[in-house]
Formats: sequence, C-alpha cells, structure tokens
Amino acid sequence: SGTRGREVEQSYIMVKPDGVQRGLVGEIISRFEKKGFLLKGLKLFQCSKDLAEEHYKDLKDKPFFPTLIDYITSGPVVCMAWEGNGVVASARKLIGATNPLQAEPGTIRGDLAVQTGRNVVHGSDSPDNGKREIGKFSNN
Ligand code: FUP
Repeated sequence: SGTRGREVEQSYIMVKPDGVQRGLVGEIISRFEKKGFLLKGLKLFQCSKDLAEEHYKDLKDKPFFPTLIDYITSGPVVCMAWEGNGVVASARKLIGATNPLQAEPGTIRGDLAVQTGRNVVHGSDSPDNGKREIGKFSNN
C-alpha cells in the first residue's frame, strides 16, 4: 500500500555478540553475498538495553527475556541492511531454525551453532519489520 510497494524489500540482519566474538562475521556476510543479495548498510554497534528491549518487545513476557537482553548487549553486534526481491523470507531460510540443533545443515545456524540462546544471527520476520528494524538500528 502507499509508496511501499515501489520500494525494494530489505531485511535487517544482525550478527549477534557470539557471532562477532567467534569470528563469524565474514562467513555470515559471505553467505548473503554469494546468494546474490545487495549489502546496503553495515556497522559495528554496541546495543543498549533500551534498544534491545525494543527490538525484542514481542518476547517481553517470555521467561528467557532477561537472559536474551543480557546476551544481545554482552558485546558488539554487526548491523546490516540487505536488499533484494524476497530477501526477508530467503534470509530466514539461509539462517535456519531458531534452535540451531533443529536447523538444517547448510544453514548458518545449522552449520555454526548449537544453542538457541547463542544462535549467532538475527533476520527480520517480515518486510515491514525489516524496514522498522533498519530504521531503529540506523538511528541509534
Ligand atoms: P528468530 O526469529 O529465529 O530469531 O526467533 P525468535 O524471534 O522467536 O526469538 C528471538 C531470540 O530469542 C532467539 F534468537 C533466541 C531467543 N530465544 C530463546 O532464548 N529461547 C527460546 O525458546 C526462543 C527464543
């Protein structure tokens, strides 16, 4: 609706603190580059508690929420905007299931992680959230 239909879809992809600490930034970027998506923005960033709580606001009533906020603020993250037709759904396929033990081999989480609470990367779950998350993280 509105002007949105003429904008190219973007996904907010974030390498989480464990991914940065483990030296997986290049590997993760490489997978999106090889797939053929376009990198539109990137920064190394220390996420504040407020921004982390906003980012994960839909999970605020979950028992793991405090642990999740501590994890995501435990060190720098790499914030990226990736662009292309169908990038949101495709990125989620490239990333794999939330629980890395259930993520298929060949996916980022399936190949590189073993714990839900340390699953190395975030990807937006809808084009609207992609736009919203990129806006939030680029203005903080
Ligand atoms: P995803 O979209 O795959 O990142 O998954 P969710 O938005 O459902 O969850 C966001 C983050 O919450 C996960 F990356 C890790 C954390 N989480 C847990 O720690 N335990 C859970 O049971 C579910 C999610």
